[in-house]
Order: sequence, then structure tokens, then C-alpha cells
Amino acid sequence: MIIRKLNGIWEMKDSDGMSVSGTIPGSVYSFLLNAGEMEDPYYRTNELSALRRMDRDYSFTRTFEADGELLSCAAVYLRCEGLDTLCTVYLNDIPVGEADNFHRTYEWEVGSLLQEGENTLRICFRSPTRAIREADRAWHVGGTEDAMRGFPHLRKPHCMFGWDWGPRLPDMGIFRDISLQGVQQGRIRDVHIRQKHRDGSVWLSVHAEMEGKGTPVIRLTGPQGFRMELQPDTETRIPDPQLWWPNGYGAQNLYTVEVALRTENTLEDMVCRRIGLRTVEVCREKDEIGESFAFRVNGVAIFAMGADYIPEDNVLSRMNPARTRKLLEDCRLANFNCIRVWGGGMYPGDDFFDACDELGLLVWQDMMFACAHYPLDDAFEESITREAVDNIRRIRHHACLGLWCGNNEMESFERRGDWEGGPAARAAYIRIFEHILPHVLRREDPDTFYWPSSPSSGGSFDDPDDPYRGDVHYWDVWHGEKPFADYRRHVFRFVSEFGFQSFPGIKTVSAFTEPEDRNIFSEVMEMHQRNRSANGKIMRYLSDTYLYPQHFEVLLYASQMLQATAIRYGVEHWRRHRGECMGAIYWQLSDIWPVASWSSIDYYGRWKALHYAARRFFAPVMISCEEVSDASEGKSIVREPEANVSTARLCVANETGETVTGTVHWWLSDAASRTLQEGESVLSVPARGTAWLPKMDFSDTDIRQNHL
Ligand code: BMA
Repeated sequence: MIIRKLNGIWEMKDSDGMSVSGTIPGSVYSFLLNAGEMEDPYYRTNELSALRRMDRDYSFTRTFEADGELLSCAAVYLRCEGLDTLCTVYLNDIPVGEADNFHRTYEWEVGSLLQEGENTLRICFRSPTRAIREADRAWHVGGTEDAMRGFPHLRKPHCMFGWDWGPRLPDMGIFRDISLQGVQQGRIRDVHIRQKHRDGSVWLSVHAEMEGKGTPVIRLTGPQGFRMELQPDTETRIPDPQLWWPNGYGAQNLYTVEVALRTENTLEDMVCRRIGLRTVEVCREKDEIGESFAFRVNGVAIFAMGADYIPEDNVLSRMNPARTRKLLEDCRLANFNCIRVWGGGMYPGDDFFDACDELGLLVWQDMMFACAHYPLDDAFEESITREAVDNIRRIRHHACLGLWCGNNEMESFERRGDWEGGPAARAAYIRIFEHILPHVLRREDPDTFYWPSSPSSGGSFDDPDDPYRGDVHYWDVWHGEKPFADYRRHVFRFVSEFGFQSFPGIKTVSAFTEPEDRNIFSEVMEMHQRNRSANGKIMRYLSDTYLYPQHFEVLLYASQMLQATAIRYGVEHWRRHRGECMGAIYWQLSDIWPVASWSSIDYYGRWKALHYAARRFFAPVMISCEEVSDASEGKSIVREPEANVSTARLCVANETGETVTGTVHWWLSDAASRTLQEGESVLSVPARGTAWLPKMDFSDTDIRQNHL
């Protein structure tokens, strides 16, 4: 196969004839920024004028040479791996296709339109803001009010239309590779690798879907120079299999399946897929509390620890593999073993999954549906079916893939009757998430677990928020303004979201503000705080824990300490109850632009206090304290005077595969770090278990002065 990349320098024009050149992959914003025609949309209130630019149409054009070799091909495909979003594609002024789904890979056969010498490719994009306005007038479907009205109509990352942490910057452009693929005699359309594990042995089978002529030759390579040939569609036993494990449970061994398509002496096409030998199950077993929910990898139940992932940048061309890699390495540094890709953004690129394979991060992969109703008609059904096939085929071989999940929060919102959907919306919900998507998955990836929604108890609106079954999004701390100790009222089975906001640090704030903006209630700071009433919440929770921060910088800093404390409260509690609870995934890992948010790493990659705290509360062996006092219970001074009761129980959680024996040394000290009381206990903590020390009574101590 001949591949001619069409990335590189293109020309962009708007509907008024303004023209600039720039680089593809790229977008309207990246072209304008690069040409100095636009100010950074993240700076101060620039978002507003940047959004207005999206009411126009834009076209991207480039010329390229077609040589004899390409023209002699049996077929030539124009392959577009990322079109954002509504566009018509012209080759030499003849329309070759239309696209309307950001999440799809498009291919059109264009062989007959190519001419020897110079050819012109033009892609004309239509305004997404106009499109959703018009579609919404014709058929209103509800959705979160943090995003622009009508957003569910367009298969484009929802959060580009705004979210409670994201700006409204629905860019347009070509965000992944674009190329011509000339097929000489044959090509490989798809490769599906399946594995079976039985009694310590692993069997692999590889199915290649071909077009044209050729015979597939399959080679498997792996750790320590391992090599073997495989026959297509035949189960082959892999000698001495080196398993893949999530971070903290073993090595991340990886193998490569190389499928070469050969005709006589010619290599027609080659596809490489890196895999890990492992089983991943999600166990749901009835027990005395309800029903468990836990990842089990190679037979070992995993306590999932990590955060929710949103797109790394609103201007997609600012993302790159090195930045993604750094972010995921930071996850591993903080002892993550899991990451949830949230459904309101985009399916990450291949580099994301490659890094998760290598770093041992088990991926909970939402499909791209969140907080909305959808206009389900035949065209929509076809579009989402194709989108699912494209992404499942691209992602399913990765060792890191833990599960597919239908959507974010829709079952739970639908059940509560949010967003004026009515019975039709409920029917559409059931059709999409309990028929269409699972049906595609049964065909394309029957080996990976499917979960209809997050949160869910298994589907069909059967109490998706049940604390005793399935996963839970717990937001009573923060959105519900409950004190941190409220985390301890529930054990839950798997917490896939819970979070607490903070401001980014002063360096990050300085990057998008001028000195006069540096007050959290300024217009600029409020533009960079998208959750209504959040500043008030931060102030309220601060008052429970700290004195009033006298300066802006101290306020930013204190907000981060507060956030770290909040999330630590939850995670430590759930880890103390390992077994009953088997996952703590906090909201959210990083930011799409510089903003006040629930992230532990800010837009510039700077760790907030929470990320440092995560490294401790996700440590394989972790000591924590379940203290009970006026402070932990959020008790107000304004109440009937009563005797002070302060107790503490220390607990060690051990997520390693070995028993850990050690000495716990505790001490109570005053504000000047003078020891007032101390003690020591030798403790043995079973593998993947916990051990508690007896309850200690500190009712005589002044909890405002002393600390344990
Ligand atoms: C969750 C998410 C997001 C949101 C976050 C913070 O419910 O699924 O939609 O950004 O809460 O409110």
C-alpha cells in the first residue's frame, strides 16, 4: 500500500475571504493564532470574541502532486482520521463526501478523481454554533445548561460547547492525520486479536479482514526476544506467557502482533498491534450488602485508584504525544492504577492508550455521551453505530482497556426526570445504551465488559444511584455542601466520581490575568470559574478548616490544601473498607484550559496539592486515621455546649500481594511540635487487606492546638 500523508501546510479562508496558512493537523483557532490574527482565547475574557468566530464557515485547502505510482493503484482512499465536524470534502472541485461526526474515521475512494500532477483538496466546514441553534429550533433536546443549547445534536466533544470547567470554544478543523492510501493489490482493513486463558496457559487467535489479494503472514514478538509465527483464525498456545498487570500488581509485559499482507514477492500492507496477555473481568457478585463491583485482572481483584480524564486541551492541536505521556507518567507517579475517560469529551488518540499500556493504567472507557438527551432517528443511529465500530476497532486490542461504559450520568439523570425529556427520551435512552451499543460491542469486542452508564447498578433505570451496587458518583461533599466527614457515611462499591474544587496556583493564574484581575470575584477570574456558586462553596468550606486567607495568593494556596484534604478523606475511608469498596476514582485529573476546577494537575501540567496528596493516599501501603471530633463532624460553635469527644483509630491498608509487617509509631504534638503523648504498635497487615489499631481517646486534648 502506498501512503501519502496530506498533513503539513494548508491554506484557510473564512466566509469573508480572509486567508491565512497554517499546519494540519490544525484548526481555525490554531491557524489564526499561528498567523497572529487572534489573541489567545484562554487569556482574560478573549473566549467571548473567539466564540463569535465560530458563527462563520471556513475552508481549508491544499494542493499535492499525484504520481504514476499512485495513479496506477487499484483503489485510492482519502482517509481522514479526525474531521471537526460538519464539512464537505472536494477533490479537484468535485464533492467526494460529507462528514458530520467528529468521533469517526472517514474514508472515501477517490481514485477516479485524481489527475496526474497537481490536485487540489478542499474541505469546507460549516459553523457548529449555527448548526446546533438551527437543529435545536427544529427539535429541542435537553442537556446540561453548562453547555450551549442544542449541543447534543452534534457528534462533537460536548465540552467544546462549555462545561462546568470548560470554555465555549467549539473550534473547527482537521485534528488528526489525513492521507491518501493507494491500494495496489490488497490491504488489511482490520485485525481482531482474541485471547483465552486456561489453567495458566494463553491461546491467541488473530483474524485479519482483507480487501483485494494477498495472504496474511502473522508474527508475534514479545519480552526477552520472544518470536513466533501464528496462523490466521487458529488458536495458538503461547509458551511461557508473560502477563500484563496494572501498576502496582506486576510488570507491564507487552507483545506485538504484526500482520503482513503478501502477494508473491510484494509486501502489500502491514498492521502492528501491541497487546498484553491478561484477563480483565468486572466482578459483580451478590453479597450481604448488595452486589460487588470490582476489576479482576488475571484473577486478582484490584482496588482501582485514579482520576477521571477529560480532553487535555480545547485547542486540539496543542495536544501532543509528549504532553499526554507526561500527564500519564504523573498519574503513575501518584500511584494510579486506573483512569476513567469521561464521556463528554473525545475518544483519546492512540498515544494515550499506548502510554496506559506501558504505565499500567487500566482504562474505564466511556462512550462519548454525557448529561443529555439525544435526537435518536435513523440517521443518528447509523452515525453512532459507525462511530462505535471505528473506535472499538481502534482501541479494543490494548492491554489497558478495562471496560466500555455507555455514557456519563444519563441513566441517573433520566431516572430523576431532568432536562424535560419525557417518555420519548427514556425510550431513546434504552435503545441506545441497552440495545444499539451493546449489540455493536457483542459483535466487535465480545471480550470486554460493557457497563450501560456511570453511575449504574446494571441498567434499565434500576436505581442507578444505589450505594450498595455498581458504581457511584458521590457529590454530597461539594455540590451538596456536606462536611468532609460525610464521605464516611457510605462505603459504596466503586466510586467513579467525587471531587472538590480548587484554584490553580499563582503562576498559572498570572498566565491568564493582569494584576488588576487577581481577585476571585473579578470578571476575568469568574470567566475562569465555570461552576455556578463554586467560589462561595470554596469560601464556605475554607471557613470550616482555616482562618480567613488575607491575600489572594494565600487563598489560592489554601484552596488547594483544602481540596487535597477533602479527597484524602474519601479515599482513605474507602481504602480502609477494601473489599466492600473496590475503587476510588476522583474527579478530575487535569484541565482543558487554565481554570478553577476539580483537577489535581492544572492546565500547564503543574501539580496542585491534591496530586501530591494522591501519591500518598494511593500508596500501596497507606496509613490513615479515622478521627472523630467536632472538626471532622463539621459541628458549629453555635449549639448547646456539650463535652468534647475526640477519638482516633489508625488503620493500615495494604494493596501489595505480600503481608506487610511493621511498627506504627504515633504521637500527639502541640503547635510547636513538642510531643505530648506517643505510642507504638507492631502490626501485620494481610496482602490486599487492612489492619486497624485500637481506638484511642483524645477527648482531653485541645484539638484546635494539637495534632496527631
Ligand atoms: C460530574 C461530571 C461532569 C462534571 C463534574 C463536576 O458529574 O460527570 O459532568 O464536570 O461532575 O460537576
